[in-house]
Amino acid sequence: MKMTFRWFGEGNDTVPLSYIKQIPGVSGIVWSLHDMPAGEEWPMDKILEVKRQADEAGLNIDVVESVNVHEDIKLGLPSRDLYIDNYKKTIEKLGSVGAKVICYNFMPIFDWLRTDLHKPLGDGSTALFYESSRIAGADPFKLVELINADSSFSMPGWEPERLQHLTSLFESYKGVSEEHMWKNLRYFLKEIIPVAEKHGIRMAIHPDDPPWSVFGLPRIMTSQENLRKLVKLHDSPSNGITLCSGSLGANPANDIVSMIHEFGDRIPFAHIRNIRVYDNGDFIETSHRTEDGTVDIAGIVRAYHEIGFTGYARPDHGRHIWDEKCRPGYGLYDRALGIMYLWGLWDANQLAAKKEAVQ
Ligand code: DNO
Repeated sequence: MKMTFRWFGEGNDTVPLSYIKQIPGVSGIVWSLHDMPAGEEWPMDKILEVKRQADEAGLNIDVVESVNVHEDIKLGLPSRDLYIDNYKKTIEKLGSVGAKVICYNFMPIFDWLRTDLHKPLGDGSTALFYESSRIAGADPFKLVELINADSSFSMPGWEPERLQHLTSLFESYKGVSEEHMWKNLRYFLKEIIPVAEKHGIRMAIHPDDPPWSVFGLPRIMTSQENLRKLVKLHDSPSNGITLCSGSLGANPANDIVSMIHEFGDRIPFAHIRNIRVYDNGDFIETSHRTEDGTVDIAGIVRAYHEIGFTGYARPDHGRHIWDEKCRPGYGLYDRALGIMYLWGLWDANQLAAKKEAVQ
């Protein structure tokens, strides 16, 4: 397992690279050009600038999260070919600077969705929260306002420029079914996977977060069955999964351990985090520790160890603790604690396996 840490870029993150370097066992940053609109070809000078900064800090840039997919591709519009061409050129450039994994998602309009960015957890810390009753029948425009008002940072996937065309986007998705989304994803993969293969890149789709339809929009990356369909859609090691335990874990029917065993080498990138799911379907992001939430983090790490996971992992979101002022979910402290918990579990599994081997 190679440990990484998401970093939003110079001037766009409260955590300096030098601090990331001090977290035990972190070898690289998970990065993106966050100011690039979806669909545009990434400029080489900007890519090289991030590489220079990471090199200087002694960190690699192996994992890119995300190269966002233009809505026209998800909608299957004729204009998609232009955006797919740009996507291919970006893959090629990223491959040329040594990137190994590109995380992306295929969620219509919205990326991840929460109703509260600073919900108190009762111990003085706060965390991201999803309240079902505030989504059911809610006005998505109000939610966008609320999310953007609650944070001085633009949330990944909620950048104002992406959402300014909300009305027309909702219009475009009228009549688009899950079936259409699968067809459009297949088309996209058929085009980009050969390019990824050629440039040593593994594409890793992120599950829909939460893993169900919101605001009546079709969402397809939601379950083990659908991930099975995804890997079969284009049979190549470059067509992989970002297995996000927190996103999939919001539906207690999702068995993440079983997914790790089934999809094993098709998982180049693991997001490992806990959440607590309540009986009414609400969920809150807790510490990474198994008993703080409802996702079996210890079982998940054991499963990764059992399959001999050599891919990349990151602790994903954290709570806001010790009065840290940071991007919602992306502070230093709780994610660093998360990493140490994950390493603790990993090393314990390592030790147990060694002991078993000598017996
Ligand atoms: C949220 C993230 C997502 C993720 C994208 C990947 O914190 O997990 O925004 O980066 O869905 O494309």
